[in-house]
Order: sequence, then C-alpha cells, then structure tokens
Amino acid sequence: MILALAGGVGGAKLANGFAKNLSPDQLLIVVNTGDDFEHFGFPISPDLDTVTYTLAGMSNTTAGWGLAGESWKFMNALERLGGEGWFRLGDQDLATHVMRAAWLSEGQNLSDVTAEITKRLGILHSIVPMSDQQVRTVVETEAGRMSFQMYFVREQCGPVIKNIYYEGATKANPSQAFMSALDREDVDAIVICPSNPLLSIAPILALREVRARLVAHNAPVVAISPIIDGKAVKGPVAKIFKEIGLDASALGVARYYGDLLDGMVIDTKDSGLEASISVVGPQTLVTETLMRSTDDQIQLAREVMEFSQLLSRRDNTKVGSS
Ligand code: FO1
Repeated sequence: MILALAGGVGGAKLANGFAKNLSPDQLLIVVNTGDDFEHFGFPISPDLDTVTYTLAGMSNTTAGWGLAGESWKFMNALERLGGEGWFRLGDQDLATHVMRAAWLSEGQNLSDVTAEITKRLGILHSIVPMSDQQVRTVVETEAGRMSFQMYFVREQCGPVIKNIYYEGATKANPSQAFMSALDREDVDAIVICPSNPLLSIAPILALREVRARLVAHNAPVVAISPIIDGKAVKGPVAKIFKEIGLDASALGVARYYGDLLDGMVIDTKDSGLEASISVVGPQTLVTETLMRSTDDQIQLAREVMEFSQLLSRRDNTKVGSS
C-alpha cells in the first residue's frame, strides 16, 4: 500500500499516476491544507480541490488549478459589484466551495466533506486532508506577513520570503485516515510527491508526531525532487529556496528533508548530484521526473514503487535493521 503526501500541481500529477496503477485499497493520498483560507465566506481548500479535480480527470491542466472548460459569469458579476477579483472562482468550481461550506456548517469535518465530494465526482481512491483541524501557512516577507494565498496569488510570489510559519500545526492532529495509514503494517512506501517542500509538504510534517512517525516507520520514505536542473517545474520553490538560503537544487531538497529520507528520486538532468545526495543519506533513483502526460505520471509512479521495493529489500538485509 502506498501512502502519498501531496500538495499542489506536482503532487496531484504523481498522485494520479499512483491512482492509475493501484486499486483504491492500495493507496491513500494525504493532501496539504495549509493553503486553505476563507474567501467571501467560503472555506477554500485549493490543494484538496487540485488533487480531486486531477483524479476526476476534470482539472484545468494548463492553469494547474480549477476545472477544465470553466466559465466566469460569477466572477464578472462579483467584480461589477466591486468584489475582489484576484482569486478567481469559476462557475463550476464555485459549487465545490458552496457545498463544502454547507456540509462543514452542518458539522461534518473536512475528511467527511472530501469523501463526499470525491465520491460524487466518481473517484474511487481515497483523498484525505492532512488534518481536520485548521493549519494555516503564513509567509513572512519583506512586505510583511501574509496568508499563503495573498502571497501566492495576489502578490504572484513576488515578495522576498524571510520566514514561513504553519500556524496551528503543532496543535493539529493528523486526520483519522492519515493516522490509521501510519499504523498499517502493509505500507510499502511513504512517498513525498514533487510538491513544494516548504509550502505543501512542510505543513504535513509539522503536524503533531507526523515527522517522528515517518522517521520511525518501517516503510521507506521516498521523495521526488520538485526542482529539476536548479529550476522549479512549476511555482516558486526555487525562488523561495534561494530566499531562505537553501540550495535551489535536488541536493538542496535532499538536505531539507534530511534524515527523513530513505530514497530520493531526481531527474536525469541532475545525475551529477547523485554522489552528493547520497552523502546526505538517501539512496537515489535517477530517471525522467518531468510529467507531461498521464502516461508520464503512470510511469513515474511505477518506477517510484519499484525503487521503494528495492529500498525495503536493501533495508531488510542491513544488519540489525528493525
Ligand atoms: N491560483 C492562481 O494563481 N490564481 C487564482 O485565481 C487561483 C484561484 C483558485 C481557485 C480555487 C482553487 O482551488 C485554486 C486556485 N488557485 C489559483 C491555485 C491556488 O492558489 C493554490 O494554492 C495552488 O494550488 C497552489 O498550491
């Protein structure tokens, strides 16, 4: 069984690759909710929606968020009334936010709401929030502190980042499904998808006990670098790494995750980093990691699973391994 930790676009793609390879009972996709925020009174969960729409085959693959074939009548009417237009809510996407708001106000938790939405969109695989309690990624920049979406969308990741906080994480428990998966004996690998380590994966690792439980877990922890040849595949990860003094490379990503990793998957363009990454600790797999198509997603997921099996065998042969 694969436990995949995912955030935005890169995470959604690899999660989709796993879903195409595995039956629903062999996969759990745990999604970052640090990006979540309240907008026009709606509780918005962008990463949950990006992963959900991707697995439903409904996502706008060029934008990397929202739904394909979207219309914007609501936004046009909203702006006519003077509403803020920087965060675009499409007419179909709006239904997701309206239903999430309704179900949460009836007392359902985010896990229940997500299960209902994924089921109604025909998704058989389990997509769950990292926690049902509120965690908010707050970015401290030279232009002051701001919520994730203000930074990411309204400011287009322009301000220089000085620090990032995951408010509420230390008090928030992993969701029930995430907790149960960590207790399962048949976890073959815990996969950190190629999402932004600081914005999409760090909130998950910051939850109570999660990092410690991943380090202690007998399943190998494998990360796929979201940086290829020093550049982000998508989004601000290379810029942010530089701003907070990390090496904007697959090596910088390996160092960031540190002793958490048993395996690191890097792109063929970064094969020159393999030796220095293995000094950090993890075994490395060098392959094509850029996912341009669903076939690429399926292929990469398959290679990550094969790599993880190799790690488990190697781990078991290690003298005195637990
Ligand atoms: N990203 C943007 O760059 N501009 C937008 O207007 C925007 C709207 C939006 C609406 C719903 C949603 O689920 C995601 C949306 N995103 C938008 C992406 C969002 O900023 C996410 O945080 C990304 O997925 C990054 O993880």
